[in-house]
Formats: sequence, structure tokens, C-alpha cells
Amino acid sequence: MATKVNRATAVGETSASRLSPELLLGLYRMMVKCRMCDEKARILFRQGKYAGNFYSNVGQEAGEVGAAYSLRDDDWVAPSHRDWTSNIIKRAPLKYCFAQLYGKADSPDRGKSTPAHMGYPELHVITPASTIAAQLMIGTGVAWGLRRQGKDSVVVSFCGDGATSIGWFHEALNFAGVHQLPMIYVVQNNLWAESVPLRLQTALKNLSDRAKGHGIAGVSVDGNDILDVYEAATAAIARARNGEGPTVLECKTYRWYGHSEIDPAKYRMKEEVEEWKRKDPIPRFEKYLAEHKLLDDEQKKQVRDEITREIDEAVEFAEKSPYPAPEEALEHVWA
Ligand SMILES: Cc1ncc(C[n+]2csc(CCOP(=O)(O)OP(=O)(O)O)c2C)c(N)n1
Ligand SMILES: [Mg+2]
Repeated sequence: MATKVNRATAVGETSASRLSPELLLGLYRMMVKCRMCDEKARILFRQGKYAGNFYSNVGQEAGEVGAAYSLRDDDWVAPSHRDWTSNIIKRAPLKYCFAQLYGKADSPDRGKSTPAHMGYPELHVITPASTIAAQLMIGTGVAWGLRRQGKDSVVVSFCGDGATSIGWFHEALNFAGVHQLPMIYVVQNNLWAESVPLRLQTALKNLSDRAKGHGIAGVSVDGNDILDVYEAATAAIARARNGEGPTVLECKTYRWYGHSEIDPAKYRMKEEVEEWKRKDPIPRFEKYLAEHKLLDDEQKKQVRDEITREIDEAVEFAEKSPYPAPEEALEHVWA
């Protein structure tokens, strides 16, 4: 498949100082876009505009964008329940992303999956499996297929800290290690798996150490620092593309809201949430960009205004799109 968008120029870079202003502003814009889309999705859910549930990624944008931003169109993403925005990062048209939330006929799977479980086949985003860590197995299988076909595409999979305790996570890593597959396992360690805190999940301090048991590379980064994530991810992607095998990339981060929109998250201390909100990846990157004379208040406003317009159009499209006919529910299903 032809690469439609040339955005892979920075792959292989190892120093943030060598990243072009265009790339830095692109990363910034994408983080803001993910944040704004996610917040909009939460509001729409609370307004009863769509059914099911929504798993907000707010707070985790640096890991999400840093890991997937520079992927080529022919690279794959295996997202989890919290990674609806990985479709946006892969440049799926926003109108289809919102149509997916609404379960409308214009959604990529014609309303068959739960709202946040979005995939976008044209850009190789795999529809998430509801079963935690299962999509890592699917992503790993795709990576094996790519290797067998002699392609140099890679697969980035996303999962949470909780997923790393599940057998499938380890089976996937083991298989990827044996076959040196082009896989990047991005672990968004947000310290909680529903109401289970990390300290009751594992005795490990760094979840990238899970890689050691499978003989593959592992790296832990500040998941709220977009440049830290981007640098580690592009290095891992370059290694994977080169046939040098898989990497576990742990991003230490935090989800601002409950596990889903129906979870008030009363199990967390207010102080912990406030502490992590102070580490918000977006103002942090704005400060970096301002210090490097790449961003001022007017540009910030312009970015937000443009994204607001884009979101409004996408929501309008989703609301106008019809629901699929009831009998369609029986099409494209395997029994
Ligand atoms: C095998 C399995 N067990 C339990 C669940 C219910 N469940 C959905 S998300 C989740 C927590 C996952 O936590 P984590 O992996 O840390 O990801 P996060 O939600 O924090 O992003 C659980 C227990 C499930 N979907 N699948
Ligand atoms: Mg978690």
C-alpha cells in the first residue's frame, strides 16, 4: 500500500534537539487534538448521545501520541479499550471516529463494536478485543505475518499496567522474542487497573522489566514527557523495522478520570489525582515550545479554535448519520 502521508522523516532520531519545529508542533497539535476529542466524547456520553461506555485517555496523551505519531500508513496499531484516540493519531478522519462512538452506519464497523472499541482497517488500526491483553496476541500474530511476507512494517500495541499480569501478555512477548518480531508493546502504566493499585498488581518497580524474562528489549520512560516517549518509541520502531526485534516501552503516567465514565473512582486519593494533574503533559510541552520560541498564546488559541471547528463538524456528521438497519447485525459475524 502506498504511503499517503510523509511523516516518517524523523524515525531514527535519537535527540529531541534534532527534531524539526514542524515535527514538534505536530506532536503538540496531536496531543491537544486527542485531549479535546476525548473530553468531547466524555461530554457526549454524559449527555446520553451514545450508549455503551467510554474509557477516557485524558492524562495519557504523551504516551499515546509519542508512540504512534510517526508510524507509516502501512504500520499497524493494536489498541486497547483506552486507546480510541490511536485512530485519530493514525489520521483516521475524525467524522468516522465520532460516528463510531455513536454506533452509526458510517462508523468503520457499521456500529458493531462498543463505542471506544474502534479500529480503522484502511490505516491498519485493529479493532480492540474486550478481553484484556488479547489484542497483544492479535498484534503479535500480525507482526509474524508481516515478517513472513518480508515487509518492513511494524506493529505498535497498547495495553495497561494490569494487562502485564495476564498470561497472554507473556505469551505474546515470548513468541515475539523467539521470532524477533517487529513489535513495540507500549505499556501505559497509569498506576491503576480499575480499582486495583499497582502495588497489588506486581512487586516490580519498572514494568519494562517484564521484557527481561523473555529476552527482549525493555525501556521505561516518563510517560508525561512527549519527547521522552517519542525518542524511545522511534528508536524501538527503527529497531523493529530493521529486524532487530521487539521492545516493551513502559510509559509512566496517570488517567485523570475513573476507569470509565460510570466509575467515580472513589478508591483514589484526591491528592494523588491533583499531583498528577500538575504533571499534565500538555502545559509541560507548551512550556518547552515557548522556551524554544516555537509557540505563543495566539498560536495556542489558533490550534484550539481549529480543532474545535473540526470536532463540531465531526459530531454533526455522526449525529446526521443513520443507524444501521437492524438486520445488518447478522452480517459479517462468525458463528
Ligand atoms: C481478561 C479480562 N479480565 C477483566 C476484564 C475487565 N477489565 C476491563 S479493563 C480492566 C482493567 C485494565 O487495567 P489496565 O490493564 O491497567 O488498563 P487501564 O484500564 O488502566 O488502561 C479490567 C479488569 C477484561 N475486560 N478482561
Ligand atoms: Mg492501568
